[in-house]
Amino acid sequence: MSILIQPHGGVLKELLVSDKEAEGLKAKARDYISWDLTERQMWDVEMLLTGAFSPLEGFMGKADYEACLKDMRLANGAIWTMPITLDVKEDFAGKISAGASVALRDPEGVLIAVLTVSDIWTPDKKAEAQAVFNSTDDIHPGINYLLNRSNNVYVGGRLAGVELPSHYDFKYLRNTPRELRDKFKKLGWTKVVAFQTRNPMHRAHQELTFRAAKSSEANLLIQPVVGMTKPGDIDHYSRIRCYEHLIKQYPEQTTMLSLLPLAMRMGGPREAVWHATIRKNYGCTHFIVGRHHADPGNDSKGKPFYGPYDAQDMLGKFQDELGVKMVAFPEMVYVQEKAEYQPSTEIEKGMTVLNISGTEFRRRLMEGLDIPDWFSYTEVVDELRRTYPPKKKQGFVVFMTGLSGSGKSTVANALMVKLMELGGRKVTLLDGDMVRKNLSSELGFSKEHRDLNIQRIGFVAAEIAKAGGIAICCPIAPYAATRRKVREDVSRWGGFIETFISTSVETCEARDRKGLYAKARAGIIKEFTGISDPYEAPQNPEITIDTKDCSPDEASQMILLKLEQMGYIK
Ligand code: PPS
Repeated sequence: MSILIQPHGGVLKELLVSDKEAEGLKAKARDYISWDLTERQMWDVEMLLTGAFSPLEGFMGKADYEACLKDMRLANGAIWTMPITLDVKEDFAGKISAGASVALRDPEGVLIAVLTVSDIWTPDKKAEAQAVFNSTDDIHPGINYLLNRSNNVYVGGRLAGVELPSHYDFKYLRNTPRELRDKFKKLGWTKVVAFQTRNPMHRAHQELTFRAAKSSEANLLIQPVVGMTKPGDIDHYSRIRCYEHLIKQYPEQTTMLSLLPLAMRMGGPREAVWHATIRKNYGCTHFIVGRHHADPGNDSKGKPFYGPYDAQDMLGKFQDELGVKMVAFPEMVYVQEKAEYQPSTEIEKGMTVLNISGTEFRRRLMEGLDIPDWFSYTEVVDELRRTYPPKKKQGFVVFMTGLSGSGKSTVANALMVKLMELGGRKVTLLDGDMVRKNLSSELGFSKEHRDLNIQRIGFVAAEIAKAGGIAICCPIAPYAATRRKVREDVSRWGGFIETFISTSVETCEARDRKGLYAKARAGIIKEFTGISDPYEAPQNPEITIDTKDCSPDEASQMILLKLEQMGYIK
C-alpha cells in the first residue's frame, strides 16, 4: 500500500476558543469547581489545546481509553496509542459528576481551560501499565509515574481552551502546529522530516538527520522535547543552547529548530507511533526513528524493556494508515579510517569503529575528561561543561534513611563536622526532628503526611544541591517510591547518596533513647515505624551502615570514603 502523505497535515482540532468566548468562560469559571493541573497535565493540556494531540478533543473518556489500551485506537477506530487521561484525587472526583464543568488552572491559579465532564472512573492501573508498557515493573519511568505518582481516578471530557500555558523561555523557538504548518507553507516546504530528541545532539545525530533529509528529499525539522523527559536527562535550557550551536552547521534554509512541549512516557514502540501522529499534526510528512526510540532502558532484572528496533517495527505497521512515512535508521558510528560517520550496518570489514555511549559521555563530562572532536562540536561540549561542572564542584545530598533510633542523626552530625572541616561547600543538616519542628509542624505520621514531609525535605535538598551545596538529610523516610522521587529531583542537579542506616529494630528498641518504642508497644504512640507501621528497606542504596557494629566516627568515615570514591570530594 502506498502512503497517503498530506503536505501540511490532516484536520487540526484546535481547542482554544475566541477571545470573546474566553472572557465569558473566565467569568463563568468563578463558579466552577477548580482542578490545579499537575506538571504533566499542564504539558498534556498544552498539546491538546494547540491541536498537537488531534484528533483528541479533550481528555479521553472511558470508551476511548479502553480502545486505546486494547487496540491502540480510539473508539471510532482512529490510531491513538497513548492514553491521555486526567487523573484526580478521590475526594475531588466525589465532588463532580457527568455534565459538570471543571476549571483547569495552572499552579498560579490562571484559568487554562474548562473541562465538560463526560466520564469518571477508577482505572486498573496495573492493567494499564501492562497494556501500554508491556510490564508492571516500576523502574520504568512511565510505569513509575502511573503506579506511584498519578492520582487514582480518571476524568474524561471535552476541553474549551481559554489560554495556553505561558512560557517565558525561548519564545522564538515555540510554535503551535498551526504556526509550523503555516511556516512550512510559506517557505514552500512540502516534505518535512522531523527529528525527535531529548538529548544534546552531537555529530552522529547531525549525520543521521542529514542523511534522513537527503534520502527522503525533505526539509528537516529538529523538534526536541522540552516537556517531561526521562528523569536524569539534561535540562532543556542547556540542551537548547547546544541545539542552537549545532543548527549553524546545517545548510541555511533547509533546517528548522522548534520545541515540542510534550510530556514523554518512555513507552518505546507505542510512543514511536504516538510521536509520528503528533508530527503529522505539526505538518510533517516523515519521521525519523532510530535505535531505542523513547527507550526506558533496562527493567529491574537488567533486561531491556524493549528491543532496539521494536519501535521501528511498530511504526512500520501503522505508517501507511497514519500517513506519515518512517525514516528508519540504525546507529551511526564513526569510522576512523574514513573520518566519517556511517550506519553501523554498512561498515566494511577491517574498519575501526569508534563510539561513545551516552553513559560514557556523561561520565567524561562529570569527571572533566577529554571529549574528542570527532564526537561533538567544541561549542556543544563547552556548553554542557558549563551546566555540568565536574563532580568535585557539584552539590550533593547524603540522604540517610532508617528506623527511629538507628543512629541517623548522630552519624549525620559527625559527617557534617567532617565535611565542614574539608571546606569548599556549605553544609546543611536536615534532621528528622528538626524538620518536623520547623517545616512540617502540622504533620502527623500517616502515609500521606510522611510522604509530604519527605517531599518537603527533598525539595529543600534539591535546591541546596542546585546551588552547589551539601545537604545531609536524616528522616526515617519509610517508603521506597517517595525516596525515589527525591532521588530523581536531586539527581537533576547533583549527587544523591542514599545511605541506609540498617540498624535492626531489635537494636533500636533495646536502645530506645527517646522511650518511644516502649510507648509504641504500649499502644500509646500509634503508627510507629517498625512496630505498627511499615518500613521499606532500600534495595540499592549507595551505602549501608549498621550502627550496632560501628561508632559514629567510623560510620561517617565510611560515608566520606564513599563520597571520595564517587568523585564528590577530593
Ligand atoms: S518520616 O516517616 O520520615 O516522616 O518520619 P520522621 O519525620 O523522620 O520522624 C521524626 C521523628 O519522629 C518521632 N516519631 C515517630 N517516628 C516514627 N513513627 C511514629 N509514629 C512517630 N512518632 C514520633 C521519631 O522519634 C522520629 O525521630 P528519629 O530521629 O527517626 O528517631
